[in-house]
Amino acid sequence: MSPTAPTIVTRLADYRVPEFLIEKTQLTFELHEAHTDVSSQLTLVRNPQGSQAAHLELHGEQLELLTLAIDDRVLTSKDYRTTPQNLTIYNVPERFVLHCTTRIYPEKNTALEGLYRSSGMYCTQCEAEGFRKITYYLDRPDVMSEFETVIIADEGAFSTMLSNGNCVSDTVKDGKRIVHWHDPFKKPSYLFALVAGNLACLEDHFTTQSGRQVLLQIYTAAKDQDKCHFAMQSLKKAMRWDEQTYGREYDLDRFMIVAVDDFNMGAMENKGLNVFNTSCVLAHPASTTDAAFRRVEGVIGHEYFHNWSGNRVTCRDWFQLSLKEGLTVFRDSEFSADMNSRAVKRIEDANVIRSVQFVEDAGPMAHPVRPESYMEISNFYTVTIYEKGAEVVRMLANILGPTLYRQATDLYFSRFDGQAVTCDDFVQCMEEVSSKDLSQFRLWYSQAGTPHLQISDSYDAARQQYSLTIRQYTPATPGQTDKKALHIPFKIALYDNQAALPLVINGQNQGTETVLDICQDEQTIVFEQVTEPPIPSLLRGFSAPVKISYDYQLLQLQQLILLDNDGFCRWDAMQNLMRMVLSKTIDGANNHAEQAALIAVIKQLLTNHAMMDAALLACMLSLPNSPYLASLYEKADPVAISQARTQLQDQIAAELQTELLNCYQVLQDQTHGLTAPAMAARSLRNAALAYLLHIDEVRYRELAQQQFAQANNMTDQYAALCALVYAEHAEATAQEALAAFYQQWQHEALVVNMWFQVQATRPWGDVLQTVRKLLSHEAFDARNPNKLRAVIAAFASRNFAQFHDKSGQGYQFLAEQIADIDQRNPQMASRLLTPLTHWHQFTDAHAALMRAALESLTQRELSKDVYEVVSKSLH
Ligand code: 0A1
Ligand code: ZN
Repeated sequence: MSPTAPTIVTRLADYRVPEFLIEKTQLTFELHEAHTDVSSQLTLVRNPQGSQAAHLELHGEQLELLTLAIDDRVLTSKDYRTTPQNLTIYNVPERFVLHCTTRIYPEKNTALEGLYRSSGMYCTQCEAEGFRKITYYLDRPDVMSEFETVIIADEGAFSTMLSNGNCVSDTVKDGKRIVHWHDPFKKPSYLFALVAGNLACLEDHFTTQSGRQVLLQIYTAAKDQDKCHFAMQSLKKAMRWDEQTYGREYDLDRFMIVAVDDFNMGAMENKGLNVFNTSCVLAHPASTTDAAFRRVEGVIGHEYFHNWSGNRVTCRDWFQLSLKEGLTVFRDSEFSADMNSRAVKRIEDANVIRSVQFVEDAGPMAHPVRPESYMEISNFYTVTIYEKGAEVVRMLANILGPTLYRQATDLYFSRFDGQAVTCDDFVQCMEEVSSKDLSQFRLWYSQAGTPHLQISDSYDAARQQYSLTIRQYTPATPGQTDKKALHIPFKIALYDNQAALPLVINGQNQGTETVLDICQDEQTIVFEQVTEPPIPSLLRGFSAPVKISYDYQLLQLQQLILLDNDGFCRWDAMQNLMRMVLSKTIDGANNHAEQAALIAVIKQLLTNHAMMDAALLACMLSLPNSPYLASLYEKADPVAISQARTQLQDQIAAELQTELLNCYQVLQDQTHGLTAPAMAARSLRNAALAYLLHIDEVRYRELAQQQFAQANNMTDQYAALCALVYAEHAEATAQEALAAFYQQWQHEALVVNMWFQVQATRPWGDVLQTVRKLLSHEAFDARNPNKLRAVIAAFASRNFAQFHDKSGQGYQFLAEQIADIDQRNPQMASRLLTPLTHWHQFTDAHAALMRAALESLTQRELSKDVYEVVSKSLH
């Protein structure tokens, strides 16, 4: 599509119920080497709630129409019309069977949407609007149908031929294998899936709470079968967790997962047949880091939980995407918190919200959790829909408390089972069960932007009162200038220099922690019986996705870092202290006092590291990330930010090398196996190692080299490799290690991706040249999304210093790559574009170069996906 062509905007306000419903969908796929023929039989009935339109309009894109008939009547060109997006059949009856055959070309499908081939295997991706690339259909989530699928291929061509639901028959006739599937649950087309390939299968069983046996299967390439055990265990844990936490039981007799190499996202929750990016399912201690293990567990949980939050109860339209995604991310996040360290999971989630979602919410692509319009729905699988949406559900869960929240979700799942509903329906259940008025709370769904809370306090010694005044303000976002006050659940505690104080408000004792309902533009809360000025511990547990500013003194932060019993607040206090040091460095101001306070408190923590959760301490040792720091400025200088971070890392390393080394050595014998304490010890030890490599000394290079060579797990091996590659003084050693790593792992695609990634994220030297070289490396494949992420996204999104090089070459490079990728895979191209859309955050010189790169794209033929992002971000 050309950039000047009119692009159609879809609006929530224009939602209309479908004119027809599809009771039954019968599909037959004949798989041939060069093409696939899809025959469909759709049992259509007029929707009594529709507007009685005479014609039937179906979605369909890139289809070759071979035959078309209504009941027994073959249609001729007078009976219908096709456009690149639709098939319209004139004057259809009230109830009929539509027979249609289309031809498609999965081998040529590089967009990875619809039916495509990945490493020889056929697979589908239909969410959001990919089914229309398979056959003509009412490809919208509020049309739910019962699906039967027949797959036909040459006998012996594929060992595995799968679709949703139960296998009805598997026969051979006239040299063809014919496999017939039936899914008894009605579903929208976006949950359809088909897989055909030569795959091995790991099997297990799960007995549900009501005593039914479910067959669990994970299909992968044969060489990857030994990497499926962790995913299988995670699946069983997720199934149990959902029964215990939400009372949700699995409903089919069989649950299948298939791993594919080429996939635009992490995974997809197709009914009974989840399709996973290999990166989110394969795991083995030798080749997978601890972080990747946790991701596998989280994504397995996420897709499994969709069986209820998304599949049994689905979305009425794509504006309601967060209904399923926000709820499911909240569910997977709680699952991960229950399986691992709750504090660390909360910190990780808060960090994503603050450094990615807040940036999106402050930029040209800002949109509410329930957007009002889009050009291309694929562009709306965002951190706002997913992660902010999850925070909104979390706030509801906290407002209701565990018992009422569970009652509300029970009501939601039973009332809407088998239906396609809205975010409002969900909130309505919360409201009904709790009798709370959530009308103001609903603004979280419709209002974009991040609320800022300006917090000030005063202490009245005579009255023994401590007052907190909270002002809230949400900056304007595109198309929304008039922001209203939100209902913000604000969790707080007060500390003296020993412990949390009892809280008394209006004569009522609240324990040592309370949630304030902040609902007005300005509110003052008075705490009584406070005998000395306290230290406020604010937004505990990151109780709302908001920015806060409160003028902490250094001593207060040190106390919170050491004392606070809320892991998030401890980490946040440390981030605050680090931010104070960094901001002053960036502004060229004297920061001796801040530096001294920071070094002293880190020293204390490291010296007493055995007293606390090592994983939490590891999180606390990492500096605020660059995008977050940039977001604190009106116009950020990315070069100054990167330099300030490196300088502070150098300084921490230099001043605390004894403590860091000691920590590294002491933890050595606690790092065996995949247990939580071993993973925690590894994370702290590797954080220490990364600091030590900031010191230009042979002994630290040797330490990393030794760890690299002797590691018996990928976490340690990769951490040592990163430490070497990132250290400017270790180039020769790093090159050796990189060569050895490639030599060792060249046959493991996911590990090769890590090898690409560490090189693309090196913070020093001419990385752009390295990146260009990687693009022509034998292991690089520009059609594989994981490779694009490992090289291009790693460089543009995770190498702040280099991407923002003042020459602007990083920006131009990204634009060139996007133009090229857009020809093959618009969804990937559009996602890779995100860093350039943040131009508004940076100094004029950087912003101009970033805009110039975006503008260069407007000269090209762009997909709808990329066009939407480019045009909105230049606006
Ligand atoms: N529903 C999936 C995410 C997903 C969305 C779109 C896709 O293709 C464009 C693929 C997957 C999830 O939330 O896991
Ligand atoms: Zn999801």
